[in-house]
Amino acid sequence: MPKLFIGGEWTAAVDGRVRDIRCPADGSLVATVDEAGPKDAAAAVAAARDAFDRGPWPGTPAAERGRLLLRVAELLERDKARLARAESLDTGKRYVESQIDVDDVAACFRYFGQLAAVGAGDRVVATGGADTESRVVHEPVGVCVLITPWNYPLLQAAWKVAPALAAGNTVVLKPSEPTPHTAVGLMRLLTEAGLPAGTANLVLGAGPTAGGPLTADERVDMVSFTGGQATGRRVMAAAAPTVKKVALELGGKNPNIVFADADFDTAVDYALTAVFLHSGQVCSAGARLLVEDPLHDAFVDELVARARRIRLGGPFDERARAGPLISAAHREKVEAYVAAGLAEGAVLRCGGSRPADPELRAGWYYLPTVLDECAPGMTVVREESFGPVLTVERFHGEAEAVALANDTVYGLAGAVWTRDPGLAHRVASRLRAGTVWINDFHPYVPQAEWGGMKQSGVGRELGPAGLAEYQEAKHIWHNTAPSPLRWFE
Ligand code: TXE
Repeated sequence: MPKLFIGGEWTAAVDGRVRDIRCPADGSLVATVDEAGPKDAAAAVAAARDAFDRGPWPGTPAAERGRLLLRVAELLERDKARLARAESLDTGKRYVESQIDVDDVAACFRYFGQLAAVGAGDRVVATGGADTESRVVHEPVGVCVLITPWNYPLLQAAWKVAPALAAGNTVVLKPSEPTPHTAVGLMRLLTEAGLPAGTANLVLGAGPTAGGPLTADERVDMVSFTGGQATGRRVMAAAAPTVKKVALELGGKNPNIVFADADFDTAVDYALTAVFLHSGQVCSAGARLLVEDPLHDAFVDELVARARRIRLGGPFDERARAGPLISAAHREKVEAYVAAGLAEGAVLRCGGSRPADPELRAGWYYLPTVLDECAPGMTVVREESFGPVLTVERFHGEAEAVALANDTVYGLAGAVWTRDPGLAHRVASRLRAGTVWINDFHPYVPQAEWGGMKQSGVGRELGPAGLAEYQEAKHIWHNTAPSPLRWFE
């Protein structure tokens, strides 16, 4: 069945190209899908433009738009098992994690459904005169191109699609090329919920040939992108000539700071999930562990002992706790980062290779890796490996912890572990990051904004600001008793 969705029709790529999707856990063929090129991208933009300029969605009352999103949340819950399975086959992610993702996706649609119904903060402005009325209303931005990555395919799509539709925009979604299936599923559910044709369009295809034309197209009003920093820069540059609105989430190199008074067992436990969850393929992964000097040796010894016990396996292996990397090429990139770390003086404490287990040979697995005695200048400390690789640095006291934590071009997330609430809050307020956890790691809720400072991105997703990204404020001034001004007489 054709897999591009343009103007309410399922269609194949104009030039007939297709792509094989393979499961990262064993390299098996999941499906062959249509592969869009520039002509398909242009057709999707035309459909979204037409639906915005002439279709019903932008003018649909916000409360009604909200109701449709609430219906989508119900459909997501109905189809949870099917969607989670598709997500796991595309990503290699554990099935249980994919199920949690679908729950989070439903919660995201529900949140923006409710927020749309509450209204967009339109307000009457005092003019000081009896014969004038002034109000500020919020309107959709227009045609939004939404480009998403492969680590949380459905979740990242939901963070963009739900607020964009809540605000009355029309969209073209371009998921990452290796993980298209849950985006296809989402289009089906949006249609089933009653979204008008052309309001949401789906383009599957490669970044340069499908994504590039979408970001440059002058009929597009906004691009929201989540992915790597280098591609984010390209997206921003491609959007510049037509001065599109741009929202970017470009990952992080997130510090996890452990002070000597932290609860030892809990902090070790969370340090593991901070970095090894989903094999480190998480934009907020706690990939830089900073441990206060007196605690360092005992903490790293225990962490390494537990990291060695992490069982790798495919999505449906119930004993597995972490899965493969997304592709052979990505694993090679992770291996290069570990090699660079060792060449620059890091000490390998565990991992650092592919697993020996013959059962895992066909997949793109890499062992949980801990590099100790790291220093701020090392490549593996500075750049996002996006794999199961933890770098450990040692610090002495609060000032050095904050300085090391902030010594990065990124600013997405970070955590601080201590029993001292004053210390926790001082450090939290000084971290230059969009999210800070105190004695925790990873939790988020759709009600709270998500996004990065510095080169981690531009703008915010989720929360009220996540809706505002997809709105334009308009001031309407009404002179109710116009009479000549006679300024020039
Ligand atoms: O991402 P890309 P890749 C980081 C992580 C990873 C690195 C590269 O460090 O190792 O990025 O991963 C589309 N115009 N993150 O290569 O290229 C592409 O098709 C328009 C962090 O997979 O950023 C896909 O849909 N679009 C991240 C999306 O951009 C283009 C999550 C992301 O791909 C394009 C994933 C172009 N010229 C990777 N080129 C996070 N922030 O969580 C590519 N794309």
